[in-house]
This record gives sequence, structure tokens and C-alpha cells, in this order.
Amino acid sequence: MGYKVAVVGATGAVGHEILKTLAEREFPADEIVALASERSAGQQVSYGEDDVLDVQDLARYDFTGVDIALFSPGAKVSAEYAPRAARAGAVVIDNTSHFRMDPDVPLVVPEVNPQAIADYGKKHIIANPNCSTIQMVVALKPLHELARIKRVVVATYQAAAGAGKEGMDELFNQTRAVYVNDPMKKEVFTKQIAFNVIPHIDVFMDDGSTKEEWKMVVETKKILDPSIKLQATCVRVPVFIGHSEAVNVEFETPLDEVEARAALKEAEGVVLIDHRADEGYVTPVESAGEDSVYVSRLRSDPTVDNGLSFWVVSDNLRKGAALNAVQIAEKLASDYLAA
Ligand code: A2P
Ligand code: 11C
Repeated sequence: MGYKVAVVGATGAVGHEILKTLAEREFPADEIVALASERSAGQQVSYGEDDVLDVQDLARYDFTGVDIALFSPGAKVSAEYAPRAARAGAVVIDNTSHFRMDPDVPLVVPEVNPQAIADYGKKHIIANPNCSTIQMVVALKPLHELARIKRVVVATYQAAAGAGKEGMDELFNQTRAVYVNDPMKKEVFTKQIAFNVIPHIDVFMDDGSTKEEWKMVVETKKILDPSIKLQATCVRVPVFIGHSEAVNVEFETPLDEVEARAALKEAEGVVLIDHRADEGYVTPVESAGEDSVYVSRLRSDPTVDNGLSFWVVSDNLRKGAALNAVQIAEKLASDYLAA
């Protein structure tokens, strides 16, 4: 028997990727329902190579009979509609930030803490972490198992796609405006993104960090280990798809490069591409459309005890969002719903 699956936010950047991923991975679905706002009702979205789905209005949709609902319509919309879908009996896998820190909602990266899915029944909601957290914890997990991480310092280089389709459009339109000398329109990002970088993602917090930085701290603790200390600086860069991160890690005990390399080579979801030569590392452009978390530039940091630095890149719409959500759905289906 297959599942009835709803994709909420089906016309958006992540929703599009979720539909593509479900089809590519042949998720055992009998029926897929595409939902978005009233504005998109009646439009069509593709599902796999051959199928198209009619988009329905989320506000009018009755979730009764839906087994799994994959949500990516923005935090406010999820806050209202995810509990509604859960009450109707669906298990919600939510991509937004709204439920992540709720103690009754598991926050899951299948390569890192798949066991947390077991708690899905508390609210019938499972949260998908923030893209910048996901790719980092996938790379940190095998290292943490070897030498316990004490502290992480990370700087991110985040693609415009993190701000959805509108973010990518703004990067494109501003780049074009520079070349044709048109006026520069700024609606999504707080400063010009074309030919620039912006050290500000999401709103400012009281301590001077941004909410994107705070998310990396608290989500890493919830997924991997509450004792890990983390300092993040999150930066938007003029890249369409693919987040990059420069990560510096301090371990409790010595961990040499050779051991770290061996662990990363074996780790699920990680591809280590690290040749100390031209092109011997991965950049975000190469990660776009790919499923893996790529680690490069691994080297020891002699300025602290037991320090290592590396570069990690992944497609923020795939492993950072859609793929992680679909992997959760696969595990939920095979280990919990199938019986
Ligand atoms: P719509 O296209 O109808 O606005 P992105 O993050 O790429 O901007 O995509 C956001 C997704 O969330 C889109 O599919 C968008 O649908 C959907 N969405 C936004 N607001 C609502 C809402 N109020 N109800 C349902 N879906 C919404
Ligand atoms: C960005 N990480 O790159 C954000 C997008 O908490 O789900 C995802 C925001 C979130 O802008």
C-alpha cells in the first residue's frame, strides 16, 4: 500500500524540489496533492518527468486521509496549518523554523539523529532543521563520534535560494540592473546582493547575533549534543544555489587529520573531495542539484588544542531542505507507519 502525501508550498523553490525528490526517489505514494496559496490555485506543477499536478488552495483543503504532509510555505503559514493537518491525522514534516525548538517536536537529520523520529507522535509534527545547520551537522557527526566536539566557530556563505524564489529573482534582476544600468530594486535582501555580500540573515536578536546564527547554535545542540558551544557568522552571498561554510572545530581530545579524513570518507551523506591542488575542492555551483554534503580543505588548526578546520558545501534546497525532508518521510514510512 502506498501513502497519500501532501506538499504544502508546492509552487515555491523548496516545494518544487520536494516534488522532484519524491519522484526521483520513487517515494511509495499512491497520491500526491500539491497545495499553495489561493493565488496559485488552478496552476499546475510538475511531478517527475511526466506528471503534472493541479495546485489546490491550502486554506480550503481538508487533510483527512493524508498520511504525510511536507510543509514549506513559510513559518507563519506552517504555524497555522501544520497543526490543522496534524489534527486531521497527517504526520507533518515541516521545513520552516516555527516548530524546531518545541521540545515535543523532533528535529531530525537522518544521518545524525534518526532515532528522534520515534517521538513524532507527541504532536504529529517533525521539524526539518535550517539548511545551514543540516550540512554542518552531517559533517560534524562522524568527527564528534571520534573526539567529542567542544566548540565550533563557523562562517557561512549562503545562497540567494535560501530566501526562496524571490531571493533568486532579486539576485538575477540586480545583476542585470548593474549591466544595463537600470535602477537597483531592493525588496528581499536588506542591502544590494548583486556583486556584494551581506552579513545579515533573518532578524537581529538582543545579543547582536542574527536569528540565522542563533538557529545554528540551538539546532546543533538539539540534534547533535547540547554541550557543544558554537559561534556563527551568517552571510548572504551572490550565489544562486548552494550554501558554503568555513568551519573551525575544537575537540576534547586529539584528532589528527588522517583519522578525520578516514571517518569523513566512511560517513553517510558525506563526500570528501580534498586534493590540495587547483580545483581539488568543491564550490557551491558544483553542489547545486546534488544530494551530498561535500567536505574540502580539511586541515589541522595549530592555534588551538585539538583543532581542525574544513570547508563544507551543499545544495541548500536539496540536502538543506527537500532531500532531508523526504529522507525523514522515507524513514517514517518504513520504520513507523508501515506496520
Ligand atoms: P504561492 O506561490 O501561491 O504564493 P518560496 O519560499 O520559494 O517563496 O515559496 C513559498 C511557497 O509557500 C509557495 O508555494 C507559496 O505559494 C506558498 N505560500 C505562501 N503563502 C502561502 C499561504 N498563505 N498559503 C499557502 N501557501 C502559501
Ligand atoms: C536562508 N537558512 O538561507 C535560510 C533559509 O529557518 O528555514 C531557511 C530559513 C529557515 O536564508
